[in-house]
Amino acid sequence: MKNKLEQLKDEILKRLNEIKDSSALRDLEVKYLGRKGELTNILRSLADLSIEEKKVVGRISNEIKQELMLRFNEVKAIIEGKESDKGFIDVTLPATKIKNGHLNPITLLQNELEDLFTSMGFMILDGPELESDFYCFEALNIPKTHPARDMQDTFYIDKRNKNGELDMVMRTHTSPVQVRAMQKYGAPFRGIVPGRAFRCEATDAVHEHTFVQMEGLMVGENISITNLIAVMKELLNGVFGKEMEVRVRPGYFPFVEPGFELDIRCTICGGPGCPSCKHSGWLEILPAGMVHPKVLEYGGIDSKKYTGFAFGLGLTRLAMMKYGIGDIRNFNGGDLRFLEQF
Ligand code: FA5
Repeated sequence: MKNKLEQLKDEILKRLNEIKDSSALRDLEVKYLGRKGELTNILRSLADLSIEEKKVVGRISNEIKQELMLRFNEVKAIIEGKESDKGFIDVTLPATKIKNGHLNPITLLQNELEDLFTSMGFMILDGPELESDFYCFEALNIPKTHPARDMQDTFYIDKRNKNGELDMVMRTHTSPVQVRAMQKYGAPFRGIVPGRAFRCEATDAVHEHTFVQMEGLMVGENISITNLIAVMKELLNGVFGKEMEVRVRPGYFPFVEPGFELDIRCTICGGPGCPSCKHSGWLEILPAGMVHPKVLEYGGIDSKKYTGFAFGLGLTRLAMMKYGIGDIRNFNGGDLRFLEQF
């Protein structure tokens, strides 16, 4: 049996070396390795051998089969290569469609807002996502022991300063760029800062651990709440292309005085309430206020001469309202059925 197998192997290898095209190769494969092929038949007849013989011959025949299959594949690759070289290209065939990627809805909205704000003379700024405790809290009038730190669940980085304190954080908001911008550009100043913010949230339909905000800051002589309201109106009318129903309530942020929250009527349910607006009919989108004198001073700006307003738009939430997206987790979910709608 062993000899028979070796003979057959030599015969197949010899014939394989003579093969010239893929149809002859297919025939050869069927003849020897196919379901009713000669090698397959021999392998089937192993059943009649004793257990001891089966062990030895079984191993040899499997090795031979593996070797032959490998060789068949090599010859196949060579022949296919030669055949395709000889082939011609039919230029009239439809081309393979190249799939274009596209922008995430948050980026689309960010681009729109950048256009809108540059048309009003605002600069577009960037800032570090890994931020110091100083710029994220301290310079925004939130000292270390202040309870306002509890308003934003923070990811602290496991790195201590020389006093043994954790002093680097994934920024919880884009507001740290307020003081950075004032220190760099002074007054008068107007700018926006679109960017990611990070919070240690238990996520739900409107809370993500990573989301996009857009800070706005305008500092100058005689800047008042009237300027702030005018800019906010421009912003919302620009995004929604119509007058939006809004409400303003007092809001506490240590870095503004006075501070307030601007909510818009929920565009998902239109008012009666749904999970996206926590069944209130309104969605908190735009906290804002007049920059606290202490923050101006941290920025190196004379608070007796200059005033300013700031806002912290929740860009991800605004995108939910603009595009009618009921759950914030869709943005980072990576589901193409969601992303391909934009
Ligand atoms: C702030 O982050 C302040 N820095 C905003 C500010 C800037 C106030 C300048 C005054 C002056 P707040 O924590 O409310 O505030 O967040 C601002 C907006 O970000 C919210 O209105 C909301 O739209 C959005 N936001 C906050 N947390 C989340 C979250 N976990 N997921 C998605 N969006 C969020």
